[in-house]
Amino acid sequence: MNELDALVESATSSFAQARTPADLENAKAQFLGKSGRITELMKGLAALPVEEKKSRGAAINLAKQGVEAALIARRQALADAELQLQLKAEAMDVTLPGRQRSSGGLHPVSLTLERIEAIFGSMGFDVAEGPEIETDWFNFTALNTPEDHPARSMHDTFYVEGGTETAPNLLRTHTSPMQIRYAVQHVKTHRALIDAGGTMPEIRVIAPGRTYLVDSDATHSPMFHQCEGLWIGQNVSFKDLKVVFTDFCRTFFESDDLVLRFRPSFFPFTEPSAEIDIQFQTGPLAGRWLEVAGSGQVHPNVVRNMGLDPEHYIGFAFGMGPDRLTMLRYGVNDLRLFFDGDLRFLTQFQ
Ligand code: 2NL
Repeated sequence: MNELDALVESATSSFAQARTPADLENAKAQFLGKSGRITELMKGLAALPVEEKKSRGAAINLAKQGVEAALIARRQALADAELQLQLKAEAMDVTLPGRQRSSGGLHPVSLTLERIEAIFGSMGFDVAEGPEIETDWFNFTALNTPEDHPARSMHDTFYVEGGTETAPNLLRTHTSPMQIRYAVQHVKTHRALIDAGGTMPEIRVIAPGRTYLVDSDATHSPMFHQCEGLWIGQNVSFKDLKVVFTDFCRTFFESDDLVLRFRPSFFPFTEPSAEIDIQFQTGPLAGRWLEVAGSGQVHPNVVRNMGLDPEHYIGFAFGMGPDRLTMLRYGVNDLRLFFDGDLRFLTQFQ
């Protein structure tokens, strides 16, 4: 093998030993750099006679081309290897199961509230929502609750800052104050018509929402839900209450043969008053009387506080506990489960 072929072979093996592009550039310098072996051979040409210069020059050039070809081939090989490594590192298994993103859902009590709103909505009831911090006038006085009534004591009601001695602020103990607000606004809107002896459009509203009492045990939470209903007109009777509430219960519990019982009771804001019990004819609760609501004909003093003359306007109201309705509907036996926030419990209602 002649000296030039050996040189090309030496360059090729030197390039092959280079493991990185930087190694390869160093190896290249040894052959093609300023004082590289090919370059030195080129410089040597100057000393040769013209005839020899030609043939020797051509031979060196050929060797140079061989070295360059080896260099390019090795560069490509290194780049290919680098690419393969990168592809391997970034490889992904498209057959792996995707990351699950669980979807959120409504709380069981929210589901109940939506159900209540939909059913009463279909019967022409408006839905009124309002402040959870109330004045004592809207929460108690307007509802005919005497000044010395035990419900007004600090023992039963959460009083909060911001009120005055005569008009304290409190966390509403029921959603009736929102119904008073709604009725007062409704009456204001139709004042001229009412005073002219015309027929005011009936007040038909439900008030769902959070309510508060100083109370906490297995069956009582200091925050609970309530939904009240109010229907006031010139000819609204207890019979209408029975029809509306029976229809509501049968639809809510999806039970056509469900029976209701109106049991005499007392509330300051209604007279007469009745507790409403229901009885399922089938299923796990069949035969037992279950209390689901309080109700009654709106007390004349309350009608007056709405801005109406109780001689002309009459109606009924009721109040129920969506927390309890949810327990009955789904067979939940501990109220606290609703407020613990345990997903193992909550996701069962989706
Ligand atoms: C109960 C008792 C009741 C009412 C709530 C009411 C509202 C107005 C006027 C008159 Cl604006 N009454 N609400 C009436 C009777 C009973 O609830 O045991 N609730 C769970």
